[in-house]
Amino acid sequence: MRWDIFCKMIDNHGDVGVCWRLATGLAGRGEKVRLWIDEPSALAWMAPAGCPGVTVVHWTERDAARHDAGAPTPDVLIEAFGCDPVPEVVSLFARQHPGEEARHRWINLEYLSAEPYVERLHRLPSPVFRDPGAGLTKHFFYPGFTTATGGVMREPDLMARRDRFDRAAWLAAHDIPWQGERIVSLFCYEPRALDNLLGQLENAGEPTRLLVTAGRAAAALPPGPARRGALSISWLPYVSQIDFDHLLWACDLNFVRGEDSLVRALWAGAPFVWQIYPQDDDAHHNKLDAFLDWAKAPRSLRDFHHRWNGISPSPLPVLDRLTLAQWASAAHAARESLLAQEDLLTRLIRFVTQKS
Ligand code: TRH
Repeated sequence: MRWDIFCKMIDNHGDVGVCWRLATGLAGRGEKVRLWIDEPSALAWMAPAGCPGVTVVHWTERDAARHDAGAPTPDVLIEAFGCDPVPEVVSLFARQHPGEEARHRWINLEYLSAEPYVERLHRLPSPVFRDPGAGLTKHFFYPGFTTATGGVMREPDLMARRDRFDRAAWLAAHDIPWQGERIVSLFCYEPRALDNLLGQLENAGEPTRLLVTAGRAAAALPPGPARRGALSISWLPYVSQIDFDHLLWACDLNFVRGEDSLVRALWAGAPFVWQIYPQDDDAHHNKLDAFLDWAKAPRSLRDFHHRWNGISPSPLPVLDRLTLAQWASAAHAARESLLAQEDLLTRLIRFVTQKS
């Protein structure tokens, strides 16, 4: 089938990251994909090698949507996070498939959440009243953590690749000096508790190497030497999405944020802390708690998340071995529960190809 995926970058890297993963995942299953994107610059580091089967189209390349210019008709339209697709593609889609919506789906791919409404809204139809898609029906597709949702993305060979991963070789290839100390990744916005974390690691009884990702996390770090007491810091350049997984696999504890890196931290299987994307009305508090409930987070992990996300003012719980061992058990159990379920693309393809 031909899939046209539409992505608008709001901010950060999540919109592009999720859509690129979706596009490459579909291409890996033999599907033909065009990824429409209004701000593709992040792909230069996220996916420098591109991907066979995926064509990236800039949102302004309207010729790529014109039938008379030889544009292919999509079988499936995916609008990521409610962005309105290019109208020319919608008309192409509408003209080509009148009355065949059951097989030629228009999907609104939503944000990932563990909140209960996701199970209610997943797969619901949404009639289109405005031209050029008037008369068609979109369907909501909600990623989630249960079998009654759209699930999360997982490449078929992901766990095998993770098992084969050689941490020491990866660290050496990235010129990261390592003498067996605990390794922690940092991918975050500007958490107020960052100073608290750095102070804790600096004064900890065991050494830690902090791998700071490029962008907002690096900018949030207060200036200072790379060696601060028990804490050593390495600053990373932007790495490809494939290498971002390797980073998470190399670490004993991962700080992640947004949406896509949370899922990747779950697959990495090490303990992790999530900085949720903040919303103006604090709606993210409920979303965070729903996730912590689903993940059966032990008390210290829950408290750490509340402090890291600015919900509680109390100091961060101490990252000692016992605490991290508890977090590791929770992370393993969460991963097992996801591994027992079908991945998002399997569910999406079935939804798109089923007749009713
Ligand atoms: O960048 P984010 O904070 O994105 C957010 C969320 O998606 C949020 O839900 C959304 O509303 C907002 O954007 C607009 O975090 P996220 O989702 O983890 O996306 C980051 C992507 O960047 C992920 O695919 C991993 C990738 N990445 C790399 O590939 N290499 C890197 O070096 C880094 C730092 C990130």
